[in-house]
Amino acid sequence: MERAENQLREALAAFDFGGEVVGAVRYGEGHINDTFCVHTQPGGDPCRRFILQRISAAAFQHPDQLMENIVGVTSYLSREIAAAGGDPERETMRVLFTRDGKSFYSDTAGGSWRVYPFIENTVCLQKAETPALFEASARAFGKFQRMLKDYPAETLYETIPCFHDTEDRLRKLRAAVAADPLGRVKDVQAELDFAAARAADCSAALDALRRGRLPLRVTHNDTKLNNVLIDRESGEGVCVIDLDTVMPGLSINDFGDSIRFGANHSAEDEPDLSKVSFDIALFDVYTRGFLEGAAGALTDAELDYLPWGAKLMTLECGIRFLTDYLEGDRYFRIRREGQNLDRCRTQFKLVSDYEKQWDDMRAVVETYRA
Ligand code: ADP
Ligand code: GN1
Ligand code: MG
Repeated sequence: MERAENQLREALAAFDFGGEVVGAVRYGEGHINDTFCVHTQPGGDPCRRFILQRISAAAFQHPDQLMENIVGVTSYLSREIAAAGGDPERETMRVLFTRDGKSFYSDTAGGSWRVYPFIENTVCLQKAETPALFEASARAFGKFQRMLKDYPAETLYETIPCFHDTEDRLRKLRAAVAADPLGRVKDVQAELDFAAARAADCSAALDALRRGRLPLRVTHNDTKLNNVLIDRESGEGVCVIDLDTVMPGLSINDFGDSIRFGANHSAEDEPDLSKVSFDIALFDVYTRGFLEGAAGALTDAELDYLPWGAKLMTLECGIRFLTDYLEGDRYFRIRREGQNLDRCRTQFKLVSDYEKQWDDMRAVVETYRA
């Protein structure tokens, strides 16, 4: 795909921002989409900002279906928030339609672009700076889950097939090993052994789903800390963002993906593994916040499986980073060579930590079981 910058002007012209566009710069730390912050200067009024994104073509094959999901979910959330006396302009994303009334713009090179108003006076964290902020993010993701409890799941498209199918992720890793297009397999034997030794684990949640123990729900599926905006003053969670992967899924995965990213004190791509370790105190506060936000929406079996959510999302993400490393870094954006391998290694280190503290993780969940 061409550099997004080449189509930026064309994309900007497709939207009415309500004022002159005075700048558009790359923004944020997402791994998937090309994100820009657009600054406008409406006559006489203060500058307003928007988020303009080119949707990743490597990740999403059907941008029309993806945007239909997002328009459906955000309109629903907006009504729910208004009914509860909240502020829909701040507490959910809103899609700004194109000048010709579409939810996204298709550029002449085949790229798909969308715009959201920028949610101001918020921060987006790359690390849990304090336990209280991590707990606030947990409440926001738990509440997101609860608010979508009655959303008609059958109307949602599966934007990425088999997204959290951990068995399938392992199969894809094996296919990448067999193909080995860049000759990288020889450098990652330890990581491949680590994943292979956990092949049976990859079925734990899927088996529970197949047996009917875990329910299918409308879930976010990408609940990292930098996918929730936090109020700059109060430190409370304001708005869950990055809705590309909202689809039917498992609540334990929404819980677990947050633990994967946030219940430690290092960057996801930290090359020095001695700095990477699971912090069970952060697991504790996240569990408390998530269950408070979900407010009784989860079943007993879902509570039983929360530690599995953490283990599976972390193992799966490591497998995905490793697969992408072997395939030549085509999916997750990298800024340096070897970054996806470093990302894989941090995930596997965290999985080992959970295994050592498994009983303690289960005990934490028991503390908050109502
Ligand atoms: P990706 O899928 O690449 O992670 P995101 O949708 O998460 O893309 O957006 C990337 C970053 O842009 C976010 O982490 C956040 O910092 C910022 N962002 C996205 N939407 C908004 C918004 N409506 N208001 C403010 N910041 C936003
Ligand atoms: C991607 O889009 P972003 O950067 O929030 C990825 C997640 C991974 C995460 C790892 C659509 O999230 O699944 O867990 O990177 N999103 C997609 O950091 O693949
Ligand atoms: Mg994101």
